[in-house]
Amino acid sequence: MPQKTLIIFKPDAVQRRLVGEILARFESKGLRVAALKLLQVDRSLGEKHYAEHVGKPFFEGLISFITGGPVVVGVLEGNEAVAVVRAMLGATNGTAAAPGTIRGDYSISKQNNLIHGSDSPESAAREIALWFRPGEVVDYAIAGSQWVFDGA
Ligand code: D4T
Repeated sequence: MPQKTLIIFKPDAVQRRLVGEILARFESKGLRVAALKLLQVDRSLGEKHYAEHVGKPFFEGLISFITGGPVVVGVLEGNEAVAVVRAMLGATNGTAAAPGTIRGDYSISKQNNLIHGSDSPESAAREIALWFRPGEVVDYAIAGSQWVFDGA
């Protein structure tokens, strides 16, 4: 079953001009871009997104980082998209992430790990509603998708 997940190209990905290169990996995998936009995150949105980390020692640094430059946020859709994207990201800390994963190939930092991906279908639903208005997430068919998705 197709599933949606939220991705954020964090400020380090935008500043390092890696957005296109990393987005291409998701598209090549077979994920469909259902929404995409660049924006400057304010403190309120950053705190809402990272609400589960309030009070942790790295929280203030994390908010400074995510508000420190524009991000590109998107919704990807595809079979098991939440787990597929998480697997493609690799471990949170770029120093430990396996080569072949996005963080393993491009990050050598725990905080500056380039990309966020929702960690469960429930998180995806919450995060998509936080970052996008309903009309910004677009349903459309990919031509030739029978060559990518079984039963699609
Ligand atoms: P996100 O949520 O950004 O996709 O990352 P993860 O899901 O892989 O990791 P996380 O929620 O545990 O952490 C959120 C965010 O905080 C940064 N971080 C994390 C940090 O700067 N120092 C830390 O000690 C930890 C655990 C990195 C990702």
